Amino acid sequence: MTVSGQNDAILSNSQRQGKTALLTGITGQDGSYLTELLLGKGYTVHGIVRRASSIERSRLSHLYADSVVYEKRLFLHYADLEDTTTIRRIVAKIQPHEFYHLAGQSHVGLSFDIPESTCELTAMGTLRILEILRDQPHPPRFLHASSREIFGTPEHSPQDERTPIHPESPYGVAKAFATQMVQIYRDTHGMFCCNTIAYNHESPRRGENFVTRKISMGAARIKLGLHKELRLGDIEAQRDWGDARDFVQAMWLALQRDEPGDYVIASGESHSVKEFLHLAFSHIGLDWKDFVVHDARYERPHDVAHVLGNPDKARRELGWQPRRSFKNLVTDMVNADLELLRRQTQ
Ligand code: NDP
Ligand code: GDR
Repeated sequence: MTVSGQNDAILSNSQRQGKTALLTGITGQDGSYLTELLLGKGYTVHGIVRRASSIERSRLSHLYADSVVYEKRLFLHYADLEDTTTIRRIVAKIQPHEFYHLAGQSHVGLSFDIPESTCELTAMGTLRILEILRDQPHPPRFLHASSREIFGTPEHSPQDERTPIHPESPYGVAKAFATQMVQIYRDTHGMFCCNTIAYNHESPRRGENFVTRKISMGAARIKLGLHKELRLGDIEAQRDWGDARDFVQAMWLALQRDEPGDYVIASGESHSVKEFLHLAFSHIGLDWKDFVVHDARYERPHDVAHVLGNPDKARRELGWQPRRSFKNLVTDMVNADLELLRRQTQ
């Protein structure tokens, strides 16, 4: 795999054909699905990736292997979110029609341990991009991946776009700053900027340190005799879990409207971690109570107990509708992890 290897001839050819999108966070769960969605719609996709010691980017490996796509309609560029000059250069060169900003430190629990870098990346990183875009002769349409964490523990349920912003984690504070900056650039600079205020969304590509993937992977490992137990924190917590493949559709739809806006993206259903455990383990003929061990290390200094989103505005204005059910999501994740482990252990 090569990065930033595209030459100007390829670049200008791609620019002449259809729409061009630039993504941060392209190697993440959402970035990889959004890339597939955009490629499917005929876009040329450029992604910003940070330099790492390994070039393993498993969520995109099937696209690197596709000679019709990689370095023809999909290009990667090295830059950390702190590399303002490099990002400015990439934007000026590509002149994307749409900019999807998904990168950030996305773990809420971890943000209590590393609040400075979380805010630096998620809050200031977003502001720096907005400043870069403001200077462009034709600023692209901009999508910020905001989060329900900006609401903290809300007084009302379900929450919608009018719910007061009251974050309770360093991650939530950083996302609140970024969300409000997006609104300011929209209102005062007239830029086409949108926030998708997303509730939890999961998939077989979810990072393994989030509870759903930890459970699906843990259940699969136990089923195959690789592990004997699964250690978790608070399993009474409730979340509004949707499917990432549905959620990236909403991101794209938000940028296709005539007017920019903010949208709560949620399944509209709430389930406990316990319910997730029950569905995951019973799917493979096991009882979770025989394997799950409480571990205080996975509890947080503060955790929001119950969340529920109201996606009515997204339904009404974007025509967005989540297609995959909670049960299907859980079984899909467990099946995918069983298959992955079987391949790895063969
Ligand atoms: P992931 O954690 O899977 O992906 C995060 C992405 O950000 C990765 O591509 C990562 O790169 C990149 N990144 C992290 N730090 C930097 C940096 N310093 N410079 C450049 N890139 C960086 O997150 P998701 O795909 O799940 O979520 C996408 C966005 O949506 C995030 O901002 C998240 O906070 C937000 N969100 C997610 C929700 C969810 O339930 N999934 C709900 C609400 C909001 P690398 O691969 O190198 O680590
Ligand atoms: P969340 O998701 O914090 O809601 O943030 P996460 O999957 O990390 O936690 C969900 C709930 O499960 C409880 N929990 C555990 N969580 C983890 N990670 N590991 C455990 O072992 C464990 N045991 C119990 C947590 O306490 C919590 O109540 C996600 C992220 O994707 C954010 O980026 C996004 O903004 C929000 O969703 C909306």
